[in-house]
Amino acid sequence: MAQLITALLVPFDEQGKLMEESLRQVVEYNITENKVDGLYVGGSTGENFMLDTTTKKNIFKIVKEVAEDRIELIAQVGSLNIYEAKELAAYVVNELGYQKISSVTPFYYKFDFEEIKNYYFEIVKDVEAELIVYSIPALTGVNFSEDQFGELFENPKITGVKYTAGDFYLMERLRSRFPDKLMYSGFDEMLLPAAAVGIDGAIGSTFNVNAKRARQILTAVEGNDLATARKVQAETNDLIQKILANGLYNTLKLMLTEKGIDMGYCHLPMKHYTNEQVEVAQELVKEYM
Ligand code: NGF
Repeated sequence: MAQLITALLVPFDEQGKLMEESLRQVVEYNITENKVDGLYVGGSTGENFMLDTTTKKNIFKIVKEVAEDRIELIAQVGSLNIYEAKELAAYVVNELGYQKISSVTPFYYKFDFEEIKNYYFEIVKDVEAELIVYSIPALTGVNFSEDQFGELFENPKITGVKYTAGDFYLMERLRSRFPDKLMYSGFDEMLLPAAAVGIDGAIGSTFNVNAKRARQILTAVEGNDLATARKVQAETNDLIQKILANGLYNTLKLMLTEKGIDMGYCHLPMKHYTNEQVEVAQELVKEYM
């Protein structure tokens, strides 16, 4: 069965400070209520790229303290500052015991493929852990070809990809050519087609509030029950469409707040929510959770 892995939301107060107790609660909620197989910590959903190194380390530490070894943890350590990425990798692996790390492709500057390959090989060089390449071309502008994925996968420590893209032809080519590498899908609204290609897992932000339907989709596809998979994906996409229209991370946080976990605010420069957003989130909880 493909793994269901929540891309973890991180609660911040109005001043942008980490809300530690709420973080503990949202980790526990994902384990005991959502019953997910793992957490992806420090990704886009965790608003990671706006945080300082100390806060990133604190988040990795708290998540591990709460989750212990009950579920799989993947630490996203990627950073435009490669030395920070290496420091975070060493910290999570050597001091906290994470077994998998992940790293976004370096962004902003137009790095060529050799530079990106060096970045990944450098990050894994000194740590005993598997690394999952985080490919999200819509946000980074970095598109790998099939052969370029192949070059990255030649490093035995690079064991898979978190594929957040809608190119299912490339996804299928990678799946067929690298059957021993892990393929995690990243777009929750395309979970059904990704599951049909044959993923090892799905990593998504909306699993914080919609894990049960996501699990039903994976189970239905694996049981060749396409009618159920389509029905549940359609319900899921009705929800995701409304979440996106209301502001993705604000709405996910507000929905969990409505469920009793105070998730605070998004980190500036992301907007703080409005009263209208709160009302929509409350309605979504009533209708879908
Ligand atoms: O939030 C984004 C940005 N993508 C996530 C997920 O791929 C990111 C996806 O779940 C992630 O895993 C992480 O790094 O935190 C979407 O939020 C969802 O499909 C709604 O579009 O694109």
